[in-house]
Amino acid sequence: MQGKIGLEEHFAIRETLQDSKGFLADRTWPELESRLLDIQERRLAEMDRHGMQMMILSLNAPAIQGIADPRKAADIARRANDFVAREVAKRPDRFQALAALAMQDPEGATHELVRCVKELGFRGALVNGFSQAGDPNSMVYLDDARYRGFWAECERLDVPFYLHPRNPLPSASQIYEGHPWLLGPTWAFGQETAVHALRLMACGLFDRHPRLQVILGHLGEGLPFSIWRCDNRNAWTKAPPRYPAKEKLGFYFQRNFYLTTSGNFHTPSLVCAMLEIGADRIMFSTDWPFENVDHAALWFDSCAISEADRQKIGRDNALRLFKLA
Ligand code: GRE
Ligand code: ZN
Repeated sequence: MQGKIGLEEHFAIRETLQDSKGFLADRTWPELESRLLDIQERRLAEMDRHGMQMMILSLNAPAIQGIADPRKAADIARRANDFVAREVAKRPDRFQALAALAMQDPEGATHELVRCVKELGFRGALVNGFSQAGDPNSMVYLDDARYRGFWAECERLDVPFYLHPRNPLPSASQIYEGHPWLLGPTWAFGQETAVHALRLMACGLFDRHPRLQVILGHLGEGLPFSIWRCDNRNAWTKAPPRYPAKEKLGFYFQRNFYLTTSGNFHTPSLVCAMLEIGADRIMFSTDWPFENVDHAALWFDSCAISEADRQKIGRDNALRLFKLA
């Protein structure tokens, strides 16, 4: 398929580059490093070769969310946003951007989101899970009351918010002890992000902001498969309210979430997501540079779905959600 748009497509700046080290074999680091730092050359060639018209770019992980000093976090977020704005300006037909935000300072993050959207033309934000704020051992999740103003602004701006994975801190990783292979994209990323998304659904956020749209990668971090069971268990629990939100989790999942195919190029998982959330709320992505564009595109272009759905998922849903038309 020609004209595909991808929206979990990462880059790094020098200050955040090292955060992407250690997930893959050391011998692959030179390749990954050069992929992360490149925007206009290798990346564009990959896109041309595999029918991707556009990448909506975002900073690597955990990057800003892992910088406990709020001022330093805000400074590096701003640098990353200014850098990617300059790169987008060279080829706005091929690149757009999502803002990196220092959620350690909710008000500062809100101002930076407004600046990125209104002054730099960004299409939304991408945040890597919980933030270490002040204390490096802290984990502030986005359902925290301190983010009420931020979410209100996000809805007012009418831009989507990508909730991207990060690893749990060592203090919260007891279950993985002795099994470090489970950390990162293999398992822990998805577990961490799925729970975070459930916290957002259950906290009442989407009752306050019914138009807010949150994007999850990796075909929903397992939630399309699991969310019916969460609701079904809750339904016959005796003592409501089970959580502050008014509706079932599945109600918010279908109304306030979009999913991408990033790093999950498996047709049964795509079909499960289509049955649960619908083809109107799924969007193609690769997860470059951690995944290959050819792996994503060769799978997606030939997977057994209707051509109408391929068009929606490959391109049209992103055009609509990000107002790219
Ligand atoms: C990511 O998507 O951010 C990612 C990493 C590290 C390894 C794999 C991966 O940050 O997909
Ligand atoms: Zn990613």
